Amino acid sequence: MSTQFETQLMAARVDVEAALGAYLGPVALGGRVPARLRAAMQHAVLGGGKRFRPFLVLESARLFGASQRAAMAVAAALECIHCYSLAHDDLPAMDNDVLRRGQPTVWAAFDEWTAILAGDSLLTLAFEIIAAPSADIPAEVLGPLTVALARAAGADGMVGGQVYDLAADRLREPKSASLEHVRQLQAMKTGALIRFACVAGPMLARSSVDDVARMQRYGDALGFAFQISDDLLDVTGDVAAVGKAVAKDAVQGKATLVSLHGVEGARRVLQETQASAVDALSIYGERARTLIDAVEFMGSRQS
Ligand code: GRG
Repeated sequence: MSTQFETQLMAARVDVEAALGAYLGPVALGGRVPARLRAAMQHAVLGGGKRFRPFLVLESARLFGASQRAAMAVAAALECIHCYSLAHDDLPAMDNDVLRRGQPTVWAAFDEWTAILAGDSLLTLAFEIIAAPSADIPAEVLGPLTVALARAAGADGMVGGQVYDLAADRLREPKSASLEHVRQLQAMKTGALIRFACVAGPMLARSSVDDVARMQRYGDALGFAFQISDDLLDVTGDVAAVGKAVAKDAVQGKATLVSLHGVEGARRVLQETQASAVDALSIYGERARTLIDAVEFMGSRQS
């Protein structure tokens, strides 16, 4: 049986998928886009997924009274970036996975060059989506928001985190398995997009710097909780429910909270992190109920 939170997540997912379907349709993409490229982009984006990051954008926008039209554009753009990162992460040169969201990964369904170029196109599409007049993002917000998104996705964020993650293995660097290292890597690789999703709402609503700082604190803790729950799923989840390969971290010798502290230790850190995420929202009371429930979901999610 679904919790109320899962029902809300599902409802947002329907709206987000409708928006993504439109952005990836032949009319919006442009008539000259090669059919193969369009099909690969659609495969990367439209084939499932929780849409958790878009959900956070929509909910953070709701909390601060931002336009839902602008928030939907940001939500769709962020999901395009997330899906590009998954398509590239699954490539043989990176994680070499053939299953994602219960389906063949983009390179397995098409081939490597198509998956690389579909990912590239999704990254640029994201910025086209937010800069388009139809996104309705106030002019004075568009610049700072674009910088924040680019930074979260780039070398100081997700891409940099991915490099830290791969470098130890590929460059045969000594594994630095301190908690500090794992936290920094994860804050960049997974946390940066989640943090962006949480600050997008107050940024779109032109809320105070205090609101942005509180949502940053919430986003950082939520992102860390998300990653710990992902590491726990790698150990305790099953392929059918998770929709991707599991039990890979230990085989690859990845430093995670689980490898550092064991399953019980990781669960303890998860609970502490959840508490600090909820604490960041305390000033908003019940108005932040959905975002509080999102924190609790980190302890129960199966995919
Ligand atoms: C290739 C530049 C580049 C970056 C890759 C996102 C990422 C960085 C790697 C994915 C590997 C991974 C398992 C990361 C852990 C957390 C994570 C991002 C899980 C997937 O996100 P979900 O659970 O997936 O939100 P869905 O399918 O629901 O969208």
